[in-house]
Amino acid sequence: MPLKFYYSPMSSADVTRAVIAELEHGQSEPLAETVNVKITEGEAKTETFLSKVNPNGLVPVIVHDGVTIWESAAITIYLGETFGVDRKVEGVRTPLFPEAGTLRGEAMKWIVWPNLHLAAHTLPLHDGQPPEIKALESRSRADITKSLCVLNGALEGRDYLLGSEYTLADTHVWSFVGYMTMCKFELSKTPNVEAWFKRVSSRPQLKALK
Ligand SMILES: N[C@@H](CCC(=O)N[C@@H](CS)C(=O)NCC(=O)O)C(=O)O
Repeated sequence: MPLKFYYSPMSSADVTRAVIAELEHGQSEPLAETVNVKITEGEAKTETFLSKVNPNGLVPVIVHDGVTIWESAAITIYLGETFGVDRKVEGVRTPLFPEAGTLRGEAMKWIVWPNLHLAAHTLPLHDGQPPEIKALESRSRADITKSLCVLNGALEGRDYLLGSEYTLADTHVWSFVGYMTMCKFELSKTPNVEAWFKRVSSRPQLKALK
């Protein structure tokens, strides 16, 4: 298998899991060997993990050709460029990532966006935070709501983020928006996001992940 994938369920690594599922769909061989990391038991903070896998003590991580790549946005872009452009299903070209050029620039923009504008604001939403962090919750909710409105505007008149074709930019943003729904954000207030989220969620390869 070309890749090793360090994964923990219900974590930021779910986005990479979804991206790999999309790339593997319709292929005869799996793309990745998954290594389960029990983050709740501190396995991402052991000396071996920090020195050999990710010095930040976080998942997701992939290893390809002996090179370690962390940060989910970088991983999605890398996997898209490497495996998503010339992809074929039953001999028919079925790309999931644009060729180099402006459309790829747009894909990268959307892949970086949720890490900075959605995930970065979720810390105060987590249960069990100390009061000084929890106090920031309403500001975080307002920031995320504003960002969901940005996404809603971008999806006006289009089925997917880059236009009529589904790409890994959709997979990446979809995973983060799914997490927002778990944090009790109601997509009905952003109808384009709601329709797009349903469209993407209905893909069999993503449904199978639940
Ligand atoms: N910016 C990173 C965030 C990754 C991250 O926060 N991972 C968390 C799970 S959501 C983790 O691995 N935590 C390990 C731990 O808590 O020990 C990315 O997008 O890859």
